[in-house]
Amino acid sequence: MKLLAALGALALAVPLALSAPASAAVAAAPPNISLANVKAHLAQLQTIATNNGGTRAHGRPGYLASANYVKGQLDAAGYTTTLQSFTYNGATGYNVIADWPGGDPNDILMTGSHLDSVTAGPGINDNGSGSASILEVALEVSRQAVQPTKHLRFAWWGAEELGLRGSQFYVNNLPATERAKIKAYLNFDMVGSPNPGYFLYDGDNSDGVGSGPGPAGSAELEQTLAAYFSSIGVPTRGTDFDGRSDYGPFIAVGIAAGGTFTGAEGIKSSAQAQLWGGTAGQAFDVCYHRSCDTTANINDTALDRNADAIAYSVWTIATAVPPATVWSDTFESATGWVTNAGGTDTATIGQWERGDPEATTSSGTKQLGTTVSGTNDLVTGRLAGASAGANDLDGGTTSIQSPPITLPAGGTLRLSLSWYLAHGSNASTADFFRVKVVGSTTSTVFQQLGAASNRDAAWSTAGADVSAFAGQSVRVLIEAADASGASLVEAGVDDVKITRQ
Ligand code: PHI
Ligand code: ZN
Repeated sequence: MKLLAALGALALAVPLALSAPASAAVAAAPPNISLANVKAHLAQLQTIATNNGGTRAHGRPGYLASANYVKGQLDAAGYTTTLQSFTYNGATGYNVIADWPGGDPNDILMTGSHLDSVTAGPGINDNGSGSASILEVALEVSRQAVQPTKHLRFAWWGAEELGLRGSQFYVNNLPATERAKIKAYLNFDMVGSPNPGYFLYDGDNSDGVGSGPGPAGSAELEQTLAAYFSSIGVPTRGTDFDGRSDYGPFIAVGIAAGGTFTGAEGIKSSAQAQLWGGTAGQAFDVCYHRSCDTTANINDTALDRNADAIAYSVWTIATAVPPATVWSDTFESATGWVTNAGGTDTATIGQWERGDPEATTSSGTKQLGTTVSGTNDLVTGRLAGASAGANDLDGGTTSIQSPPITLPAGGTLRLSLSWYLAHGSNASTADFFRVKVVGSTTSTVFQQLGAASNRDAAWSTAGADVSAFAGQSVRVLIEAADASGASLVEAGVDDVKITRQ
């Protein structure tokens, strides 16, 4: 009904600007990973160690047995697997690489954990925990027959404990073209520490500690993991990209990375014990690199939460669907925008209009003669006139309101637009450019205030989450004002768009 009403408001000759798909595809819901299944993999790794001299270290039979266990599970689940061998320290090491068929081959999400232990022990927390967690996530991908938009690749690295040898070998031997296809790498090394912390690799370097930020995209990976922990009410802290795990070779070649960590030999502070519980003054993992790193050296809650965080990230990142356009306007033709719809505008000249803008300059560009797309935009006083001050905005506020837009009921809705505000040094903070959404309530989603300084016209983009208006018929209301005292003020808008994720 609302859509028909909205269409009725449009002249039939104009291109169809309104299209709200009845059901836009959204990301598949992330699963809850079975803690029992993760622990069953850990029990298998423990048995392998026990049967092979108590270790799963590089060059020892317990390592190859671990690799064969993981590979066997993945083969049975329909993965395309490779046992990649390399030589280090006179011994053969192995990486298990598993590709889930399908997804965009040029957009790969890779998830990895090192599978080797130190020689001293069975390495159940370090790093059976990461290995078992990503294995169970990979098996769940298979059980659910996930058809991700991205291609999924999982890796279990050899000889990490000897200096990231397996992951370094993999990255070194990847042709540049193949390397460029890996858009993100998630690393999980020690995710079930007995006295756990909840650390996320500090991809955005918000902590300002140690190494700088990770490659572009790392901040978003950190945010995705953070969103999961926030959803279960568990606070997280950053941990520096210090290069001590297998993300190192990936970030070194510019691949975005992220991951979680529950702590190793570091001591839990009293502040951390207050945040997460556990024992202050004791290591996160007292059995780090020791023979006691057995199945008894696991905190089930930490392991469970991290396995679920991995699944959340893999599902969220790899099954994300490109946003669908709900509505857009490039201003090339009339679609029913109305100036001064509220009847309260006070501007005396330079009101909003749609058209082919003429450039003006006064101490730099004040009105852009170029648009973001096509030849037309929305602009305050389209014509240049004899001087920049001839057709600029004067006398108060001008507003222009879109036709009604029917927003779909679900999903994440995002409004984006290209805009500029330009003013002379005679402007003030009373002047503004403002974007509102008017539905059952009105909300200002973007604003730029003026200032008593020169500001040149230049296209920027702005965006806002307008999901709060889902299911409503809304209008976009754009305002600009030369409000207190006459000054040179100009504004422009192009390519207004609402997308649904
Ligand atoms: N992750 C192990 C081994 C290691 C140490 C790997 C240093 C790389 C580097 I550089 C550890 O931190 O002890
Ligand atoms: Zn480790």
